[in-house]
Amino acid sequence: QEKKRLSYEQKLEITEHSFAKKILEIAIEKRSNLIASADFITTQELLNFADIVGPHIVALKTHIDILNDFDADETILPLKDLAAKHNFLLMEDRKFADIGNTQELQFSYGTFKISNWADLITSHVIGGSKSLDCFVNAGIVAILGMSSEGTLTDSHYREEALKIIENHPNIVGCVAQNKVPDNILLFTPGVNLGTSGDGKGQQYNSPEHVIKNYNTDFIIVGRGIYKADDPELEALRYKTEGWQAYQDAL
Ligand code: 5IU
Repeated sequence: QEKKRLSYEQKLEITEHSFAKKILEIAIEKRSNLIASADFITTQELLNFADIVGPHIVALKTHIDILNDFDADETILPLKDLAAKHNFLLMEDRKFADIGNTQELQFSYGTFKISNWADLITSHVIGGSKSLDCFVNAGIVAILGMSSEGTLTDSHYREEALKIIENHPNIVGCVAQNKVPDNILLFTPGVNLGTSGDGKGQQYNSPEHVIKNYNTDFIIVGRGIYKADDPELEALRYKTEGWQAYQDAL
């Protein structure tokens, strides 16, 4: 018989990072493993969306640099209020990919000052382990494998990346399209119930597929929810399917 996956309660006991514990606690409380990707270009749309789907998600994933009207007071303050109101984490999908010193600057300075507000940040590990030392007040979700067609994150790359990921104290989990060791939380994007791709290289699977086949802890859904006619209803659908698949896999 195949080994069953660990429950969120069991993962809570073995994870060390405070933000890993935090997202697991939210998952247990809300009975949700859904992260909504909010890829909007205006603050108004971002905030409306966060308020609508907030009750159903464990984290809101942003690309803060695509906003046309970013403003620390108008964008970040209300976003933080909504995160507190609905109890979800803020995950900035920055995909850092530089030397430590540059990443340190990109993390805390410039327009977005990510370290002031993000709970989780995504980063490549291509710069080596020491390049990740700078991410101190957030949890790193490291990129092990990408969902897009033709990605260079092949099995050799992933094998070497995993060695870094398993040994770095700032790491909460990783983004991948395959199973990873139990003590690393697994975040999987490329999830959509309506289509298998976007014509631009993105490849989609269902929540059930990734949760049952990769033991994904958190599904990341973008257009499947924010492009829907009724984003709240659709968020509920992904949340329900994701939680059902998780329970079936226990
Ligand atoms: N994203 C991926 N695949 C990856 C990584 C990040 O899709 O391998 I790393 C991001 C890109 C986008 C979101 O912000 O996740 C997926 O959005 P859609 O569900 O709209 O494709």
